[in-house]
Amino acid sequence: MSRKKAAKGKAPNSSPSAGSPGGKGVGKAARSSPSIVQMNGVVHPSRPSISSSNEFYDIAFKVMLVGDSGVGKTCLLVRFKDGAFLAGSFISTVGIDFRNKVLTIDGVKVKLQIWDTAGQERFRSVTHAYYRDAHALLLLYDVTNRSSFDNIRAWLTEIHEYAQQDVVLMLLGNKADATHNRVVKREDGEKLAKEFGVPFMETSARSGLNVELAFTAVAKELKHRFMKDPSEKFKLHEYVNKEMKGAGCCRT
Ligand SMILES: Nc1nc2c(ncn2[C@@H]2O[C@H](COP(=O)(O)OP(=O)(O)O)[C@@H](O)[C@H]2O)c(=O)[nH]1
Ligand SMILES: [Mg+2]
Repeated sequence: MSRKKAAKGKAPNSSPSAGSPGGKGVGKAARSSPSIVQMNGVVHPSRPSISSSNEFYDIAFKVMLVGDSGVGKTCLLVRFKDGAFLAGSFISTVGIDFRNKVLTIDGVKVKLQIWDTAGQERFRSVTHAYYRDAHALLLLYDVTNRSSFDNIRAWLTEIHEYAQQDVVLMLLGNKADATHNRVVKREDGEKLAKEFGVPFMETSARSGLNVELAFTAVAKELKHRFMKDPSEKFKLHEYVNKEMKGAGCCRT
């Protein structure tokens, strides 16, 4: 597979960005760049590509973060991208548009373009195009906030209605570090995830617990689906269950 390269800061896309959060960047780049080839909704720049972090990549996917306001979507993204935790309330009102990160999965450079809602989720007005463009969705609740957990069913209804049928979906119970304020038990999250047949893990943007794992698992699933190599069986549920660590343990 040849390595791809694109202009720095350009964000190739699988579909036009109409209605995407921020409404800029991804779709614009795709429309203005005839070099981008699309197959199965996966981006293949036809010339060598380099992500905004100056890393070459082979394939690219869009991952979206969803869930109630305040559950830690922006912090999770910042933790994954920059390895830092942003405390304080200012970030919850601002939000960011997207960040790119390239992961190497079995020798293949997989670029994840991870989209964060820019506060629209406060008003439950996340545009439907936001879901439609997604190859993967990370659905978050906050283990210290019961209503964010109760709202997961409503989010799942939206997702089933508007997202692509084969979207890779994972449920994350964030803020697992906040043991004293916890109101949602881990088993509750597991039960709900089982009911809907989605992989589940608890995460912490603060400690880093399972953050890398959540994104890596999604990247692995997307890469395996794309490669469609029958000799390389990959089971997202099994991988997550094997690799996941509890809040009391050590994985970051
Ligand atoms: N203890 C703890 N606090 C977190 C965690 N993730 C986010 N927060 C805090 O929760 C608040 C909301 O986070 P934010 O990322 O803005 O949520 P968003 O609205 O879903 O994007 C902020 O004050 C964060 O510092 C976490 O893993 N643990
Ligand atoms: Mg946010």
